[in-house]
Amino acid sequence: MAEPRAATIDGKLAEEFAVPSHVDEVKEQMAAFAGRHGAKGRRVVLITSGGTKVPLESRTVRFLDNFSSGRRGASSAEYFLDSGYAVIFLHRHRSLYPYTRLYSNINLLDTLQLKSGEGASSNSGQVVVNQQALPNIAKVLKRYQEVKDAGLLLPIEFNTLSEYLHLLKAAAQALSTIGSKAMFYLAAAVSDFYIPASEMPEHKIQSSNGPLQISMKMVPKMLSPLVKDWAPQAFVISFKLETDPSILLDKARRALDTYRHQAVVANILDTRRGYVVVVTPETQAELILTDEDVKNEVEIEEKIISNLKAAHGQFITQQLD
Ligand code: 9Z3
Repeated sequence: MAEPRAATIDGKLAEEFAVPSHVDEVKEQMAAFAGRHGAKGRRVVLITSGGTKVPLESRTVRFLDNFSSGRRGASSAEYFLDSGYAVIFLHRHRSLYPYTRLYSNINLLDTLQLKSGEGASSNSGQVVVNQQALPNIAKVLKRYQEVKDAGLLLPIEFNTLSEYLHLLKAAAQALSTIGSKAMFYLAAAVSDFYIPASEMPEHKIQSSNGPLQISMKMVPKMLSPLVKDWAPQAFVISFKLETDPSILLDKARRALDTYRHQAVVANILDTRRGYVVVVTPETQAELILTDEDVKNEVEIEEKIISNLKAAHGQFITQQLD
């Protein structure tokens, strides 16, 4: 079956997915960010990160969610920044965030102490940080502040599937002005299924009505209009997640054939931190973390970004020829 064109998807987006009230404002911010960095010759990557929440009721009590922590997106953002990119980080609210992700399992109050001496017994004593409780904090804080001061990271949050879809479209349009210097790195785990607003019960579904059967529709594939219509000159990377390794590469190739974008990063749920395959129409690169890498705290995202940065460079050169 032919892929629906942007016109159909635009219609569907407007009709079936609530438009976030701030979408125009965010689009302007993203366009200004891309314009500012593009004018300096800097590449800009839009990273999507985290899972999506799909409501079952319009006054939402229950929703469907998924496993994604946002770690892939957050750590990738750091390596893109280290590679000279400016980053728009379109992430799920409260999913992992660049730099702070390194401390996400730490209880803040366990890292602080009240300084003994005057005031310690009152509520206004001085608070000091126990640096041992925050590994590499001075180095990480320095890098975070450099990135922030240079205005290289633009964080944008989404929560529901609707917000994600509308903000991704806005981002694609905002980045279209910088042509091939834009990269899309679509690492978010986006739901494939949803309940249209017109079919959603308003109030909490009652368990007194017995077992629940729900029917869900397919979420429109945004990759299709993104590649063909919204940002046709950009370098686009999608991710393919499977749990069955025997179908992974076939599915990645099929995605490339269908959407005609530049690369798919293929990964398996259980091994995603240590093994991915970057698939392009002509090549297939297996990226693996060795024991040595693990010992040296090398992360798989460093290898992914190094691979994609080189491929993006070649892509930009080809477009200029
Ligand atoms: C990925 O495959 C990401 O690598 C992960 C990262 C979500 C697995 P974490 O957030 O995990 O670090 O915990 N993202 C895309 C997953 C996805 O849903 N892809 C769809 C598909 O495979 C559409 S592109 O069909």
